[in-house]
Amino acid sequence: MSTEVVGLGRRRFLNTAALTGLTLGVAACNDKPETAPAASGPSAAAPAAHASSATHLKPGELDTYYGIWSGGHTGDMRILGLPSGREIHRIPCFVPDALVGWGLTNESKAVMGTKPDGSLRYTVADTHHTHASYKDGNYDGRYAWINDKINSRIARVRLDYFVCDKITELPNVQGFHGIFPDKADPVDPAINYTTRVFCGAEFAIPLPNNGGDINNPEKYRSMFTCVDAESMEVRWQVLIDGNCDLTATSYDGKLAATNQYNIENGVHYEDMMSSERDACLFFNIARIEEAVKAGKFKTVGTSKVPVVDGTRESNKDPKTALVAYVSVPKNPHGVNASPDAKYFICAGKLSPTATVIELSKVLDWFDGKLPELDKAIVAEVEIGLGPLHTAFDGRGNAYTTLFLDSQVVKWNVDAAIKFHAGDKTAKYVVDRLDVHYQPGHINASQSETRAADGKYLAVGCKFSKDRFLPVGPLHPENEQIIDISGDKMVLLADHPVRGEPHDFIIFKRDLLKPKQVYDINDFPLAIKDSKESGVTRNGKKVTVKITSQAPAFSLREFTVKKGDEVTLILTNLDKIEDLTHGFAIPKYNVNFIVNPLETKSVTFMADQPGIFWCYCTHFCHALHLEMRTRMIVEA
Ligand code: RUQ
Ligand code: CUA
Ligand code: CA
Repeated sequence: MSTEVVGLGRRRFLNTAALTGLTLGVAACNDKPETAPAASGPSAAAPAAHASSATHLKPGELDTYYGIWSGGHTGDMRILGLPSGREIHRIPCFVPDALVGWGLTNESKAVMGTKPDGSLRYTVADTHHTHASYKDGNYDGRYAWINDKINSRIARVRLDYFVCDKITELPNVQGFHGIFPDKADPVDPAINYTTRVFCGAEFAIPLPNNGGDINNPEKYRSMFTCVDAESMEVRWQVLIDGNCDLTATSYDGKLAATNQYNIENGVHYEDMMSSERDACLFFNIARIEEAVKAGKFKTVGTSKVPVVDGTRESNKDPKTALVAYVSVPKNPHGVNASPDAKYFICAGKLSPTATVIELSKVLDWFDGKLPELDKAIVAEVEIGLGPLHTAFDGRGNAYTTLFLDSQVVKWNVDAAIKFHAGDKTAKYVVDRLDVHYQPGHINASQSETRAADGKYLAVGCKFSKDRFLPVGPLHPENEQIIDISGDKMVLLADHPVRGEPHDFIIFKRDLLKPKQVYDINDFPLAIKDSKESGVTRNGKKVTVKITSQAPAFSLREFTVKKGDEVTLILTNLDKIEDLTHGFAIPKYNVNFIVNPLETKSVTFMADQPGIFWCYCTHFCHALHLEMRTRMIVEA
């Protein structure tokens, strides 16, 4: 805190800050007079004068943070700029996208997966959680991953081009929900970056799920899955008791965890809530991989993936256990790793508590040095109703969403530990802020890295009710941005978002260096010279090669015959930034775009004779409307 602000009223200081163009970072003012006592009512959240200057960027100004957002049951990934909250990009992965031609081009279909007849295997998805690859405890800008809960798929997005390049369907599971990359190798310290991604499966199913055991719910099982970050192949799975929900990983690579709300293995709603305590499962990654190496696994059904035994019965001896079941209160939800690398925090959901688990103690248990596993719980404190997810500011504070209270509670982790240890004077709740309404996900700038910077907090509010102009029965969600640089949280902005984002991450913009023009050599089908354009025939199979260079396609027209199977390959030879072309074929349901130096292809049956004006759909030039070619289909 800068000394000259002491003694100024908070409002006056904030005004001063805005006038002098100070950034939010210096608003860490703790002028006591207007600060409500800790743990009292919610912050008034009057929009501070500096608020608009932070979230409203002037024309031409750029955001200072990237946000990667999941799109929920629209099945996409979204890129936002923060603090403005502007949506900059949507990245199709699991479901078709009409702008890009995702799900229509041969290249995207190969990533998405097809049935034997060439049609897409899936056209729906439900993305919840997205996380990016790490190096040295911070994002390294290589990849982001996102889950599809409906079809249990994991997609990888290359962060150099912001495109999805691989999708893997997980075997033996349903309801793949939590996802988290590791941050280091558990054994080799030289590997201080992400090489695995962990996936938690929420729904238990019969194994194998091929029609047997339908009426034996007690045989239904869930698994925790490890996917290789590079190859995207499934490395191994762990059979567990109960289910998996959200997932977290330790900074040293030794532990991964999943929260579990269905310790009961209930099939019906009521059964899943009968136990007073559920669990947070800790996976000993090094031991699991040793077991796989030693051949101590089985496989299930047609899947070749090694499955190790992580059930309670087989993991009682700490010295050999692969999995540790720490008990946490009733039906927990999020589990989040603190940026100091010491704790995982489980949010209570049905319990009004947060549970702080100390990782070194969990490791002690695995080493036989902690007789009682639950002694790894160093705090279990009341924070409010319906805790779901937790973010961090890097200054020892946690921010947890309270779904039922419609609040964010800011609480101090060390104070909570002291309180739990018996110091009833320890005031761990620092602040509360009303949000609008029913918040689920929450994340702060750099929160899930060692570089948590405590500047901005975004809150995904599941209901927006009265916050925006009414647009009929379907309301947008309300993503709120909060300044957390000071003692009190300050609500900065509301943003309507199309349903329904779940999780997101926010990180400094200089961690990414996206490329804006492709390398033509990345595309095996690239047409490097417009002179290679033309039509070649092989029986009924016809290949049309065409290039684009504003404002014209290389072919003014091309001719095929009714009954041909046509593969059209288009390379955009324009190499300047922002010069994208589109290619649409009327009546043939074809439309896709090609970015600078990108190549794409489509395959279709020429089943309708006639003249079809293929045109550029992406505005590229003053003569964009003239940018056409004529497809002649002879009868
Ligand atoms: S879960 S609201 Cu799918 Cu993200 Cu917690
Ligand atoms: Cu090319 Cu519009
Ligand atoms: Ca339960």
